[in-house]
Amino acid sequence: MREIKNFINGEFVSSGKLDDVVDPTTGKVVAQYSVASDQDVADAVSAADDALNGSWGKMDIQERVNILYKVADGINARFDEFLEAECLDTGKPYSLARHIDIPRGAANFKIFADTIKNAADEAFHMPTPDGTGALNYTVRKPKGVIAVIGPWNLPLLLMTWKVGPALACGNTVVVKPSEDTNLTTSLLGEVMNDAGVPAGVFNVVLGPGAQVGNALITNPSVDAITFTGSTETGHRIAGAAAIGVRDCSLELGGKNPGIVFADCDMDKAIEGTMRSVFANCGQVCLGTERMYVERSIFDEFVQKLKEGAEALKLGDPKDPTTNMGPLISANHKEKVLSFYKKAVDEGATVVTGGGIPDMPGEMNGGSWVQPTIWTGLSEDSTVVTEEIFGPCCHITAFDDEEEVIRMANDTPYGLASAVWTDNVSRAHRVAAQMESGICWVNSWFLRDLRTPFGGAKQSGVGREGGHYSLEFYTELSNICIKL
Ligand code: NAD
Ligand code: 6OD
Repeated sequence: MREIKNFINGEFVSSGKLDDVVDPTTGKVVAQYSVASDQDVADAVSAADDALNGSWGKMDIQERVNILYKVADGINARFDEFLEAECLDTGKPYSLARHIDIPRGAANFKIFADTIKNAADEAFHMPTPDGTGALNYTVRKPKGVIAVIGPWNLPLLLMTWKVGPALACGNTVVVKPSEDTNLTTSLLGEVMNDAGVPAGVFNVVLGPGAQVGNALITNPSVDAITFTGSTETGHRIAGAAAIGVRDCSLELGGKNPGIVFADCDMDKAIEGTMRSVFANCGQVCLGTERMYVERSIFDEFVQKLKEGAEALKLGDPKDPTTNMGPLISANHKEKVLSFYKKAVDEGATVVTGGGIPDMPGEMNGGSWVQPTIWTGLSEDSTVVTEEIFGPCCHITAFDDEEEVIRMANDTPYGLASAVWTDNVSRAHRVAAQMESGICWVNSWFLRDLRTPFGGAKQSGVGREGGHYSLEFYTELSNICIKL
């Protein structure tokens, strides 16, 4: 059986200890991966440290930019391989990964190469008592060895979103993808070698968070940690980063609200809400799990969303007509189903779904759940307060703007929100009051990569994207020259 290996110092390395790669579409083992030992993690960090002090950190920016362009081109040249690997690992439809995950995975290298190339330094002239003055200017230096820890929902996209800027800024990285999705990160090692990225600049260690992830974040030669995943793991990462006073960037969980006013364009609101609830089988950190709909259009909205959910085609990721794949794993399926049960126990009206779909043939063994909509729960019920990360939402009716803003913000999370209205004044007024890192008006998942991305409250710490990424991935020094 095929073995997915760690990538350390430019070479694929097997630890001798294997774990299964499972296709969530069927539940079948399709490959095995090599679980990194503590020594592998130490070797990867040490290779990254050596590479930092070798050619990469000192390379001329234009040369580094050229290499990162080659990495992007390398992903595009092997587009179908990345597509197949990502869809096998996650079960997501090819149609989705073809338009989002793989092109964005490649683009992240070009965009951040351009960002660092075009970044300007600040300069300040200051007066001095002797009248000659002084010149202050800033210089950006690589921060060092960066640990990149990723989740399983958009593995290539979210990993390159961090590796792209980290490398562009001259850092070296050790990446630990989620143990559920190793394929594209490991494949990227081949592209790095082909593009001429020096050995040790990009390293990959595979395995469970509690062992391999923990060995990585506690290694004292790691200079900063960038993490995307759950708030619970984020707490641990922040704790580990505190030892050694290391910087960390945390992109964490959410319980995102969507607000639909009666003055919205109903068709657009339904189309956007369908995507924000069901895309990627609901496993998008920015997705909506709490919908608030103005009472006068509540019944119509619920009916239309129900029709949309029931029209979704669950099926083979390769089939171009498939809209929704399975959840990532049997474990996650059990978690989501426990919320489906809890909703009923707490008195929800199940508008649609709530169970396991009948899937044909070998797909019957996969991690499938039905797209699900509930109404009728109180704001303090479990499925309205806790992140589920599945294809489901609860819909609550509201009567006025002030009430819905209060309900939408009544959460410890603050990642994203969406507002549907054709009233321009209301759009600005409500969006400005949303306690979230991003608020969409009449859209969802529209992303300009130069904008700040991150969460408020327990959805994260720090911002990445465009020049905000440079703030995290570089150490700024001020040079003051007496004239
Ligand atoms: P997770 O926190 O379980 O795992 C994320 C990563 O952390 C994995 O690689 C895992 O192996 C690793 N990890 C786990 N325990 C660790 C430890 N003790 N030390 C070091 N590493 C450890 O999250 P997940 O289940 O992979 O992803 C789903 C979660 O991620 C959801 O909560 C979702 O909202 C969140 N997410 C957030 C964003 C964002 O941008 N804010 C994006 C995607 C996903
Ligand atoms: O688009 C992005 O850059 C981004 N960070 C998306 C996050 C999606 C979360 O699941």
